[in-house]
Amino acid sequence: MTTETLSSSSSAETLVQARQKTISTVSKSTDELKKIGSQVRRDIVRMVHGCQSGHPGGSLGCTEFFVALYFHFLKHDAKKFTMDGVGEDLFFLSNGHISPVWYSVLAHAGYFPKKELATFRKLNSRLQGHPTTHEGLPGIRMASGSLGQGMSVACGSALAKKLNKDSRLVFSLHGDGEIQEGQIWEAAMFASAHKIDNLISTIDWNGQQIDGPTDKVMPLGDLNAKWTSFGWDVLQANGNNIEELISVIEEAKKHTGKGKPVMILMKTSMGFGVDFMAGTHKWHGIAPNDEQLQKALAQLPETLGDY
Ligand SMILES: Cc1ncc(C[n+]2csc(CCOP(=O)(O)OP(=O)(O)O)c2C)c(N)n1
Ligand SMILES: [Mg+2]
Repeated sequence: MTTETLSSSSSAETLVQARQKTISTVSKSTDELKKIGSQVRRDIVRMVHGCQSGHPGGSLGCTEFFVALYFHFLKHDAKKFTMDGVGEDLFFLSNGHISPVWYSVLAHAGYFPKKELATFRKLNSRLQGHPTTHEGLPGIRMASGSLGQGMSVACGSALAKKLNKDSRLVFSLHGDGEIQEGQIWEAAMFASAHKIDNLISTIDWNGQQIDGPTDKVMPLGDLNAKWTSFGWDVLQANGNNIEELISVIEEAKKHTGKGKPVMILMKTSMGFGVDFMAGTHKWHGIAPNDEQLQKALAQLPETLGDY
């Protein structure tokens, strides 16, 4: 069912309502979320080690966000994945290089078998280094990796939901280095101009990018003031503190439906959870060797079983 069909169909509302009824959220406790987070971090370092390539730093730093989103907030249906996501909350990953954290969370949420994580970045795998749609991996609705595009897609999807009278929300995640892309600011302007108030975008504000600290490469300045001046409601939280993150997403949800898009600036540490990877761009996109893998795993309890 396409968006076009839905918006022109007299039964569109009934279909949206019917799908909304079948979809619910899991809402796990913070203790459970922390356990999932430890396993997700193990998965990330093992996946990247397994193929000796990929992006552990941003993945580790965004683990709390993904775990909170998929196991506490999203109203979604992992078992009956639909590309159009009618009746579901949608998530778009714009900084596609942090695919390991997303793949791990999607697998634990039931989108595909956990053992498939072992194929990450291997030939013929559905788990490409940067997410694509043509392999048909459930959970992925947009290819990403070319930075800057995800907010535009999120805006389009959020508008489609409004046309279809689908009250579910759209979420997106962006890197702080990524927002140096011009397209982000076009989307930012578009979202407020069109009063896209069913969109919650988030930024992984880790202060690092591929070549060094953002302050050295191209300073981001006062992000709160910038997004506010573009007409967004702006919230901020420690993105590595699950309790704080849950509160701020709850707060963000209260800000939806009020005529403005919502931005959550998440202060994170790249590589969070593995001491020697934390706080530096050096682990943006390299794999641990055997010894480093063991050192990392020793810091991350196996809580749900390794894939
Ligand atoms: C359009 C585009 N330009 C350049 C790149 C190369 N690139 C990949 S990740 C990255 C750094 C992005 O920084 P950030 O979004 O902060 O991600 P983090 O390093 O924090 O994970 C760059 C420049 C890209 N993927 N796409
Ligand atoms: Mg960054």
